[in-house]
Amino acid sequence: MDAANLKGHIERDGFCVLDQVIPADSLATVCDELWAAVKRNRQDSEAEKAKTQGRGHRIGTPGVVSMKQMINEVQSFAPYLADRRLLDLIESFFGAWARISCTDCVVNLPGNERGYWHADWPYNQTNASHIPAPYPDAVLHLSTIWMMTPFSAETGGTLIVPGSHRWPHNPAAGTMPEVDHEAPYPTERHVEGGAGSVLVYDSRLWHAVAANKSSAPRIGLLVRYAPWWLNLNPTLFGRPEHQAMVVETGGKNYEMMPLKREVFDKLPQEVQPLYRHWVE
Ligand SMILES: O=C(O)CCC(=O)C(=O)O
Repeated sequence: MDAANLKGHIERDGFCVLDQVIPADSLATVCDELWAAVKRNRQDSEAEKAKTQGRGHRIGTPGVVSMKQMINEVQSFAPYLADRRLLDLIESFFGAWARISCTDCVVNLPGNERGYWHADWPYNQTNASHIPAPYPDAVLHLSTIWMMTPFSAETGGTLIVPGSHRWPHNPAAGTMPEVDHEAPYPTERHVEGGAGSVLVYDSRLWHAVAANKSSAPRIGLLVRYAPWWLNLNPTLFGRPEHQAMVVETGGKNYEMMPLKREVFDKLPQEVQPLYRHWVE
């Protein structure tokens, strides 16, 4: 399917799935490296989460472990971030000069709890930096979830509400009395796909962590793409907007450390423009 068709799917339903973005012969290596890095950094990531929880914020889902700015530790997936099918789709929305705004890894351990309905930054109303609802009906950010292991109802394939991207609110902050953000939604469905596939969705789409009922970890890589004109500074430690809007307010945000210079220098040439704004 070409970019125009895929774009139509996102406009209508809020999402689409691209198959085999990571080739089968690279999958095991990438997946093993990601999982090893998550385990190596687990204590630090949990401590970071506990600090935010200590300030009274809800963050994380029991049984789900994650690691921010994974590209600083693992680069074996980097060549695929500029996959032409994917970038053609991103550019069909944003034009040239799109930028990556998130490269986090998330692992649903067997038996993890279900999460709450939310939209991603900058629409998540629980974030210190967000576009206040009701937000405009425009695509300002695209989220992707890379399926490093198969996604299904059994394994904890992400829960989504098709079509919810057109609603000017989302239930994350518990401010939609008609929707219980913890409960199943009547039209929800799981995202399904083979390992190596990529879910692409309008960041406004309501989604939630699903329970992994299988006996193996479900591993996903969260990569988000932003147009050049979307201000990402509130999400990066050290930038003045992050200091003012998150640190000084004691808020919670979607946030990460800068990219290490030596990591950036070794990225494939076609991937560097996607990360250039973030180098320390
Ligand atoms: O890993 C998933 O299935 C969902 C992750 C999620 O909720 C998010 O990216 O905001």
